[in-house]
Amino acid sequence: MHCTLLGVPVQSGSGRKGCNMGPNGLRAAGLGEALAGLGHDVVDLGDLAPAPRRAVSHPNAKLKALGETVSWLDALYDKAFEISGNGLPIFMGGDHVMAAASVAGVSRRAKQQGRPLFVLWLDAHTDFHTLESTESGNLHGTPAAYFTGRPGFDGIFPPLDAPVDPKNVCMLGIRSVDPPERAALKESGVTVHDMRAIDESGIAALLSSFLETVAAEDGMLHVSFDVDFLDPAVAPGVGTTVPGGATFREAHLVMEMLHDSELVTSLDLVELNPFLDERGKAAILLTDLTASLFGRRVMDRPTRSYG
Ligand code: 5AB
Ligand code: MN
Ligand code: MN
Ligand code: MN
Repeated sequence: MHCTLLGVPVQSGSGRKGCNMGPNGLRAAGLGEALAGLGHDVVDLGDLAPAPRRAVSHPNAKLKALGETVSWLDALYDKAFEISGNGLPIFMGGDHVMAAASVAGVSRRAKQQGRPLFVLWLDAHTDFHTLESTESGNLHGTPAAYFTGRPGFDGIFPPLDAPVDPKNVCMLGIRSVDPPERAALKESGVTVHDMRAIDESGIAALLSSFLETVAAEDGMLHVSFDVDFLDPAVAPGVGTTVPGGATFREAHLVMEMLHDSELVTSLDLVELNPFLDERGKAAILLTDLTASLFGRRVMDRPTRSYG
């Protein structure tokens, strides 16, 4: 597999500092070497730079850093389309707002190839706010609303050539949803598996049924991995911790199943905040999880000392 690593050190969507060190945190944890060690051909393109600022405005006065954030999305939208034409892109965040552009870019690619794009959203949150409905004003709470074509982003976020059909989006690990997101999700057709569903059904059954649909429709599959999908006890290096998240093994199992499915065509690794991490714990786990997605088996896993 040809893997292209791209750092996207945006932090303006998260309302706090430190996510801009995410790409280097993953590099320090050995992400490139881990993938190369599994036999993949890995190229690290370094870090993206934001596009020149456009004049953008919105009546919601709560919105934070709109202009700065949009300049990152403008740059990433084009870059994501470009690099998705050659191998499997891994977008290293950066906060989750970048998924607005990574998903929109790969969706444009899928449309060009005449295939439907599916999105697996691994997150504590649904990130389904519009620019209107966000209460915090933090734009990392909006990408899933944007790329599924919810209204109100026109002329502000990059023009969306190929909205993702909400029926093709599966969210897993959810445990923090704001009332306007809940209302919009009900109408949307997005599949939302919260932590209770994972407890009751097991994560494997929920994921298998989604993967069967992707395979049946010959879809491309983008995986968007927010560090807060994981329980904060195993992944402290993230700004928006929510208790009761996916365990170490649940997360590895998801990645192992994704590997075996051979369906994944692009990946986001987002919200890692090395400033908040504990001796690289979250960075290392995210690297090991990515290695599972790229074929590392339990029995081949290098021994690590945790804690
Ligand atoms: B993340 C919250 N819904 O809108 C908001 O980490 C949290 O990318 C958003 O999933 C979390 O601020 C965004 C309360
Ligand atoms: Mn998120
Ligand atoms: Mn989240
Ligand atoms: Mn977060």
